[in-house]
Amino acid sequence: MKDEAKANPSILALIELKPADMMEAFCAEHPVTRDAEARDGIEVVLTSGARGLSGEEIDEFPDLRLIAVNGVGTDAVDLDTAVARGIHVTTTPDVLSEAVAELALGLAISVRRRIGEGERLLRSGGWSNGQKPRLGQALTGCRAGILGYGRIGRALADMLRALGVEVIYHARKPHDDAPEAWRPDARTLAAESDVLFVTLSATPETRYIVDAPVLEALGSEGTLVNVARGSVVDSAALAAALHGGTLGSAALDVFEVEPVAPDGAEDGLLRAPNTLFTPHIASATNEARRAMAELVIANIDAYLAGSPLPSPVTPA
Ligand code: 8YV
Repeated sequence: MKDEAKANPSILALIELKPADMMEAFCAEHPVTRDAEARDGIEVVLTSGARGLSGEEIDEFPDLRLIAVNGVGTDAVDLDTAVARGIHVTTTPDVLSEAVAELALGLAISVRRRIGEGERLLRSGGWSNGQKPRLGQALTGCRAGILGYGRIGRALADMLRALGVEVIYHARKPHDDAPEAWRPDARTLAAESDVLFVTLSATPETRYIVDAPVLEALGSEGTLVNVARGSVVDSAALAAALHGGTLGSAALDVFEVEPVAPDGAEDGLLRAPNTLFTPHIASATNEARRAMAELVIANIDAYLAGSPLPSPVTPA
């Protein structure tokens, strides 16, 4: 790349692409700055699904033409402001679906089979002192409800079916090509499910779609698994259901406020029984992150070349 382009960067990286060699190559071949204060001349902002770019932030960039999201969620990007300004927004769909579905499956198995609890019992010396591990619940043979039937929900349905799990789902409308049976709302889905997997997009309409009545419908033997966004679950209601024993168990990869601090806002949830928590790692595999980085860079390259964008989410 010419020195001139390096001196006048047009791409602001708000995140680091992983694996690190992808970021190094991206920076070597593109006019990138990591200076979070850069504004003038910035045409492309590279951000993540969790970080996004707010409307106020978008307004600070007079020359912005592309918000390239390294992820699939756009809830943290102000799409209305982007559309009004004619700014393109791209994401990295498909390439992370299996990684996210795989973590959802792992969380369900782990929390129901008490894998974390068993490990803690062993490491603490409880097992060698005669304490017995508690019985878990099987996943095989269960009925799973999938709330949100997009690419991730479908990848998860394929995996669950292979394990002998019956799958039902809720989406706004039934999908004609779905092998699973549709349910008209989250509560009906929960009432008929042993495990409720949440994989839908976070929007104003889906905020707290998993509320106290949905958790009650899932019941004292039921399990909630959330790999979508924290905002779709009412976490105060979830903590209350777990502490009160009206919900069996929960495994969460996403939270209303991230990152979660041990004694912070989610304290009630963190102290709840029969829970398993991971730090928003559903797409964090070497394979998925490399494929995401390739796709986000392909979108940036297409913008720079004036070519059609591979995975746009807004008409701009
Ligand atoms: C990542 C995500 O946390 O795809 C999303 O929307 O939340 C995750 O894949 C993140 O975007 C990685 O940069």
